[in-house]
Amino acid sequence: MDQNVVAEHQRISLLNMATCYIGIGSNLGEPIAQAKQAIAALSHIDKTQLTNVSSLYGSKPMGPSDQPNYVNAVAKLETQLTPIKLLDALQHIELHQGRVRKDERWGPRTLDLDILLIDDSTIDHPRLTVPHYGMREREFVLYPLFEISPDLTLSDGVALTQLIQACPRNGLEIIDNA
Ligand code: A4P
Ligand code: MG
Repeated sequence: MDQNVVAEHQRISLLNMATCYIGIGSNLGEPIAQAKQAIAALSHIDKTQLTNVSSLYGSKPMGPSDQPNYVNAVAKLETQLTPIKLLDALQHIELHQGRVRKDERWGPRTLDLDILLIDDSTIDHPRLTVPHYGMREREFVLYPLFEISPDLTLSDGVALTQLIQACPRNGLEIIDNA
């Protein structure tokens, strides 16, 4: 292709890109390895680039306490996929890594991939709520997000630093590099 045509394609592609943050969580089946495998899989999603990823964090379980500690991280993606196609891709990765959906709320899982934010979008779809309903209160989301995007402000004008100030670490600690 002519160089000008290539440049124009790239420009149009950039215009269609959305910036997304994905919460990664695992507490079964070697969680550190699960998180690393998930990060590798995120880098292979169609029409999507993985542009940043936090350290891996160890966290105490939210919900039933008779389950192992979690490994959590946050990844940043640039994608041309629609939000539902992105959700499909994430659920495909979850299933590939042995996720079995059970009835127990907040129970243990090999891999959970949550869409935290997509640009400044608000999405209220039967399959997808964005921003993620729990992200403002969860230390295992806010601190990894802060590590990769310290200047982030949510669409309602609340700065990530404000949310962090109101959210104790609750024993959260960095355990590994992604
Ligand atoms: N869905 C709606 N919005 C979204 C979104 N923004 N991202 C729908 C991803 N999925 C979204 O999800 C149920 C349905 O939510 C999906 O089919 C999708 O269409 P799920 O992953 O099957 O269920 P879940 O994750 O068990 O439910 P829930 O209530 O989303 O759980 P959470 O909030 O994800 O919490 N403790 C620590 N320390 N670290 C953790 O990561 N995670 C959980 C799960 C509990 N305790 C934890 C952690
Ligand atoms: Mg989930």
